[in-house]
Amino acid sequence: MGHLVSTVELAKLVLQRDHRISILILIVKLPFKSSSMLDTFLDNQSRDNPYPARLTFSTLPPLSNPPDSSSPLFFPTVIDLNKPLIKEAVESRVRAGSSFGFVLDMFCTGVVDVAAELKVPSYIYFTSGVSLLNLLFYFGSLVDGKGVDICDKFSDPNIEFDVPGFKGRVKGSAIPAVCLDKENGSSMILNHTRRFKKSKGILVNSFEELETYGVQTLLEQAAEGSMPRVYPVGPILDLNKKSRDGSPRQDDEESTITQWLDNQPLSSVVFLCFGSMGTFDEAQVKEMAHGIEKSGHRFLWSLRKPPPEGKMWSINEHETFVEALPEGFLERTADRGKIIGWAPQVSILGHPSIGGFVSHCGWNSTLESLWFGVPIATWPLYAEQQLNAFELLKELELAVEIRMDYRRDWNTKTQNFMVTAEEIENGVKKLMSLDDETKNRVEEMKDKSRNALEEGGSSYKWLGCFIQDVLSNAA
Ligand SMILES: *[C@@H]1O[C@H](CO)[C@@H](O)[C@H](O)[C@H]1NC(C)=O
Ligand SMILES: *[C@@H]1O[C@H](CO)[C@@H](O)[C@H](O)[C@H]1NC(C)=O
Ligand SMILES: *[C@@H]1O[C@H](CO)[C@@H](O)[C@H](O)[C@H]1NC(C)=O
Ligand SMILES: CC(=O)N[C@H]1CO[C@H](CO)[C@@H](O)[C@@H]1O
Repeated sequence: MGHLVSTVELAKLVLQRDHRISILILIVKLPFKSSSMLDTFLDNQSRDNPYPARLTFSTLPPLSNPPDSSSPLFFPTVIDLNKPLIKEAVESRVRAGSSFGFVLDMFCTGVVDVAAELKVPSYIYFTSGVSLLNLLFYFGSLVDGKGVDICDKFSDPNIEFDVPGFKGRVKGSAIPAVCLDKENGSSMILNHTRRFKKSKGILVNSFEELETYGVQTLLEQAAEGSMPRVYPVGPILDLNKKSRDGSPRQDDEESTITQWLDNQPLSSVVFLCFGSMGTFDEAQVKEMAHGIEKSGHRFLWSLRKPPPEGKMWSINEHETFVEALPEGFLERTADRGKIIGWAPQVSILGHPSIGGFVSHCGWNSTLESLWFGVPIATWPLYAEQQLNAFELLKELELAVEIRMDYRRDWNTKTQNFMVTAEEIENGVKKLMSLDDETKNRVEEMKDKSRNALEEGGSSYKWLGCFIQDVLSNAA
């Protein structure tokens, strides 16, 4: 859902900039997910479409024989099985003689084959940061250029190594676990990376001022011809909360939260939230509760119940996990804390009472937090979050650390680490009494992220370059 929202926002920016372009958004439905949120989102988008003639949506029919969703090859397989449908959906447009090109989500790279068959160019929309892109290209060059087995070479989480695009040495523990998965994970990531490299260009949801060095490195490689061009066009955020399901229940929950925040002093509340799939087991919840309580700070905590065993996709957004809290916790903290399930993250981060954010460091949350100038305490969980946390702490010095030195199974089946109450207490205290230098850096990045999108700003210019290139490449 996050990828789709971000893609639609990007599409609107492109349409706003150039009236010659039309965009068709093709959506592949995942077989296991309830699609009510998607349907509401699409309904609203079509009702409230600023470019009805140029922005259209098409949802592909669901697969009659979906692959096993617990397999690591699930996503690439779903895309493979959809290729004929995708081709069918666009073929008439290509044949009609209009210029045409694909922009592919970073997990849909299999569609480059369709583009090649139709002899049209494809671009990638990379919804994570430039640092991940640099790391993936580095691994790709080791495997394809030097025959290195990266799963062996980087298996030690304490290893330190140089990566083009990073100022300091990268630590083994920052590598996304899927990259080191010998089974199929690393092969899948490499396959994506090879296709990124073959694309005509890569749009990245980041901005030059945030990842200056990483962007420069990629642009130099592009100038040498060894890499497609990157276009840092972000931050693309969903600030109008379009991804919400718009139900009265969410409206109620949001106004309760806002009212509570309205009654707290300026910058006094620490917000804890771990993304759409971030949940913890009971023992970890108890440690968190003790740590938060001992920190003495006010808090707003999105505490959700873990999904049933083997069903990581079916979290009930609204269900809290209060039964895991230590005895008496709610009573003792009633005057300074609030537990919530679903969190309207953007309106919370934008509220003046929020002083800090304990975050899983998903890229999207990272960009949102910087946009509002809210400092982060890092607690990454899965995917590329360890790398994002590493970048925020070590490369950019925009955050404080809770923990980030452990590696979690890439398919998140087990929680093989425990963050202690003491680490949480210390992290929260550090976050809420941040040194002035870090505070100023965060504040500056807030201004830079907003300026990047303004006319004449860096991301504004890069989007212009992208549009130019598309118009000259379109087949
Ligand atoms: C980012 O994540 C938040 C919280 O999960 C979600 O509400 C929002 O729609 C996402 N935005 C984008 C652009 O993906
Ligand atoms: C990666 O691509 C190769 C060659 O097309 C294929 O044999 C392999 O199965 C792919 N790996 C994964 C995990 O998809
Ligand atoms: C969808 O549209 C309804 C009715 O216009 C509105 O109340 C709701 O806030 C919208 N939801 C989203 C997610 O934009
Ligand atoms: C489709 C595919 O490549 N599956 C492989 C995943 O990894 C296991 C273990 O290495 C292989 O046996 C499968 O063939």
